Amino acid sequence: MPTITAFANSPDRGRGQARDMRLRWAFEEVGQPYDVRLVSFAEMKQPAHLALHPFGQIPTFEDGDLVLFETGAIVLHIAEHHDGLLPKDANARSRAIAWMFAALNTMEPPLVELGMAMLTERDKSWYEARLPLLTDRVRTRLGELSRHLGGADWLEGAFSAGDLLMVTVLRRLHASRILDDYPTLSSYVARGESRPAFRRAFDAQLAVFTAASAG
Ligand code: GTB
Repeated sequence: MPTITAFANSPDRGRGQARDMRLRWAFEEVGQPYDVRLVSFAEMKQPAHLALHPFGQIPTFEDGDLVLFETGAIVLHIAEHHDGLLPKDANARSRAIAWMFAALNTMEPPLVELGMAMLTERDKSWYEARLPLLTDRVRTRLGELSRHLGGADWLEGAFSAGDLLMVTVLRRLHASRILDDYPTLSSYVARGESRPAFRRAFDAQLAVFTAASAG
């Protein structure tokens, strides 16, 4: 059974923001059971974990003698070894993989930049001037994605690993309410979140926090 690592104490209190959520959701979509090893922030920087993840982060993936890091690579690995996350048709499959890259390379960076600024730069002299720039970059991408999605349920025909990653990326905006201005994308995220596999993954991540607080 594959084993992933996750935060023993996630700063979001298990609300599905830490990136192990992507792997949990992918496993649930394809019906692959998995084990989770919880690690503290200190453990993530120790040699044992650095041997799995050169940047000392979560999540990691271990299966037999294969060790992987980077959620995009791991979700792709899961999707390639199981049915359900990538189309069978070769061209459609390539387009779905392009959406995986788009989620991580085109959408996620401006969202992370904005989130990090709001979290760590509020007391800086440049914050008030920089915030509109960062927000504009996020809104540009949201507008483009919303236009592309239009009335479709998913990015590439049926639900795919591209949607899985895109929804987890867009969920980063929950706290900011920006998505309220993009009803097409709010509905898209809600559609992803209402999938039974998402619910199971979310509940499993939340259970880690609940158990840690009880103990
Ligand atoms: N590109 C890598 C991937 O996709 O796998 C990024 C991995 C990554 O950023 N891991 C984060 C981490 O280990 C956890 S997910 N950080 C600790 C460190 O770098 O020392 C990022 C994250 C964490 C917590 C919240 N939250 O609580 O809201 C949201 C996102």
